[in-house]
Amino acid sequence: MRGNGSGGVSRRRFIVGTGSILGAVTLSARVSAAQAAATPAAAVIDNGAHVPVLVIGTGYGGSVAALRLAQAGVNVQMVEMGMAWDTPGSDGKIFCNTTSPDNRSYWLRTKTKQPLSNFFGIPIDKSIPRYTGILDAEDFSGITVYQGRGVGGGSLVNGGMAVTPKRENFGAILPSVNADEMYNTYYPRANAGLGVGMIDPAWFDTTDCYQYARVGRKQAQRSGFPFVFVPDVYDWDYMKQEAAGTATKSALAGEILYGNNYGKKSLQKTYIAQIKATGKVTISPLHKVTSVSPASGGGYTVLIDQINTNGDTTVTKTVTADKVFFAAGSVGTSKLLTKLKATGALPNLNSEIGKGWGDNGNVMCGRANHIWDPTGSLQATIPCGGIDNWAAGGAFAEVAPLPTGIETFASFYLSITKNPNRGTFTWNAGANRVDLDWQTAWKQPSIDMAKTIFDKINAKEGTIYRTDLFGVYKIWNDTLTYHPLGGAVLNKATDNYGRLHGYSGLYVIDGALIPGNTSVNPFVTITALAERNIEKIIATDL
Ligand code: FAE
Repeated sequence: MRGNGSGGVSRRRFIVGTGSILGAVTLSARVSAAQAAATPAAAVIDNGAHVPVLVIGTGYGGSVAALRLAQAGVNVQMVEMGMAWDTPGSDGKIFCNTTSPDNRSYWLRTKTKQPLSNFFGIPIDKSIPRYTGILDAEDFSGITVYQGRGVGGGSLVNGGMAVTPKRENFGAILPSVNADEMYNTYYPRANAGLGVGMIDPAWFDTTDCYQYARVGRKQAQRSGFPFVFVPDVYDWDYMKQEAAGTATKSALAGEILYGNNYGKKSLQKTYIAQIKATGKVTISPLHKVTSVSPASGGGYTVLIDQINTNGDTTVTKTVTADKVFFAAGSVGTSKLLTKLKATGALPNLNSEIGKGWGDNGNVMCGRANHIWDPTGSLQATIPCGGIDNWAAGGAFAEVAPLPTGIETFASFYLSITKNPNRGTFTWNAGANRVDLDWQTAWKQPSIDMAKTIFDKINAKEGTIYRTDLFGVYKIWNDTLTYHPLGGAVLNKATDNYGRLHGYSGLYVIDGALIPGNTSVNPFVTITALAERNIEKIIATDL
């Protein structure tokens, strides 16, 4: 008998309406997010201010830059379009759960756009009030790019999988960067700063909440694929306490995609906590940078829209900054630079701006297991392992949770693949926006690479793909990415340390520098590259 997901398992037993988690998890340290963020709100930037350094965005790249600059004695202004995420809602929690998304879940949408959109083909998205929520599902032609919005950037919504690429793959990831320096100095520094840790393998072998991953491991190994444990920034001791019933549940309560209230060490608990401790950094949430151009007296004029939680501009501010770091994420930085070059604000940027954008080869799928291979009704939202077929098949598949609270007999995967396709951002003057020329068909190489793993597992196990999770009879989610990379590529749009060509005092220091693929989940590489670049910039430019 077969639990094939579209027939063999009782449909009544599924909870339709659960959030899909697939990709992001959160967790915290021993303090709750509410406690960690309890610092009184600092003053935001004033209209007319003149600051030595302005950092656009508060994700990984921006946080590294701000911390190291502050430690070097520089006053820094961080500008973030999303919310501070430091105040509990009426339910006493800062972040909402994936099973009950509310206004806090999505950035200015009136309906959720869950990566796993269907169960048994039935759409499960629901209406929500429009609000400056935490997860942006930004639509371009052919692809939806998921991004975190708020102080902490992607660290607020992601799965915390903190993976250093295999050294043998590094030359293809960042060809102009010295690998010895990265692996001896900057990857270790990033891992320490982020609080990266590994699941206890003995606990993994026995705990109910990773039964789904043990099924994933068993099936991978039976087909001859290595299963590798993947480090994460979740506090693994806290998760053990969740499982033992001695701590408030977080990863074991479906918290991930819309924030994590306890166990995940987001940037709020690591780099940004350190930033606040320096006393030299001001963070302005709900402030969106719209323009950067040379100021007549030197430095740069930065235009900033202060917005309310409806997304409406309430005040437009003009400030001056001696130096500006673009850390708005691959998409945010690429969009700004593409627009500023095309509209004449920064005409000397070179022709590499907007180019070299990739999706890290992301593609999702589910498999239906036999009834004798249950994946468990309790699933930790934090992925802890993957199937490595990068060298032979170009795919690294994260064994992802499907935390519905019931037995689904499904295995779920987010694959990172060696997809060679790259998109370009261009300015669309008529529509007054930046477009990306990606095509959904460009995901076919990713599907082919992921199939090198899952066709083989299905053949070995006598199982089939789920066809009901992304629509009606649709096996692959080939219309999204969680891992946007590139658009202002290192050593092309910038010099080999992120200094933008054409303008002194303008820098890129986020995922936009990385040309489209990291072979694994990207944030450790983004953080390590930022650590490398800011060290050089502080030594030579300040
Ligand atoms: P990012 O963290 O996106 O920060 C950019 C910040 O700039 C954001 O806070 C924006 O709101 C802000 N911003 C943008 N435009 C403006 C503007 N004009 N003015 C002011 N502020 C602006 O950039 N990666 C992993 O390594 N492991 C995972 O497990 C993982 N899971 C993920 C799951 C999900 C659902 C998602 C969405 C992503 C996941 N990622 C994961 C990707 C990871 O979060 C992402 O690569 C990094 O956050 C990118 O870091 P950046 O510093 O480039």
